[in-house]
Amino acid sequence: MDRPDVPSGSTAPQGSRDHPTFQEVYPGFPEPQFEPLTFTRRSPDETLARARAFYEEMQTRRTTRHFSRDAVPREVIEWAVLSAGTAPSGAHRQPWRFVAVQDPDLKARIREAVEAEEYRTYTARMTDEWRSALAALGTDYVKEHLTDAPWVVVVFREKYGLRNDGTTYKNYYTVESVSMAVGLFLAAIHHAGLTTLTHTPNPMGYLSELLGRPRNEEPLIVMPVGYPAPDAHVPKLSRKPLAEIFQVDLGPSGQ
Ligand code: IYR
Repeated sequence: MDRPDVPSGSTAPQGSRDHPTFQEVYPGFPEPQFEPLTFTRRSPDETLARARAFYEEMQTRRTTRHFSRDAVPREVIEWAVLSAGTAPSGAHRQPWRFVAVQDPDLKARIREAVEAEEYRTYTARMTDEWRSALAALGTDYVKEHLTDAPWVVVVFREKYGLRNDGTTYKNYYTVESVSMAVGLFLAAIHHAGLTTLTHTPNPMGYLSELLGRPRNEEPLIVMPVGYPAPDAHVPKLSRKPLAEIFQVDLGPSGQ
């Protein structure tokens, strides 16, 4: 007898009602290869201690605009990019590309292009509401961190895939995927003992030309990376307490 959820006349092998077989979902495709999960199961006490220790490290992360010119070895950036690349991604397309700029002339050209646009943003494009939101941070169009920091990492999002023969294919959830990778990059840089600043110049299409990236890639975020300057400062801010960012089960309206 046919299962009601399988088109009648289907010759596909039938799995259980709750869990279709691979061939039912992906007719004609080769079976995927699996391997055992490598996983360290820790005791509840250790789990809690590690969760807390990680928070304690992350809560010291701050965004400063004041970078030292001290050098940072390329290998440190490479490890952080490898950490970023452990992020999950839509259909495992890994649609990210981290372009790390250290050449002073190239950094200067990036700064020049960014500041030209940011000048327009701050003097003309910004609404009053936006301006009032940024007043507490005191940001402006001068981006000295783009030339002070030893590295400027520009993260590109592969909007779609591009084969060598020029044909294209779809990618999935690229903004979510690349954003997750950027989050891991921030954690990796902080863990390594460096600092970075997430900068989103807008527009920033010119970065594709400056850095020679193909048409299927779009810049998403710019991150100077280095040590903080000795006199680095940060705005006095507080983070939302747990009660404001977390809820378990039903909220106020969910009776
Ligand atoms: N992209 C601009 C403006 C800016 C916008 C927000 I929202 C910020 O949190 C900070 C800055 C800039 O980078 O200066």
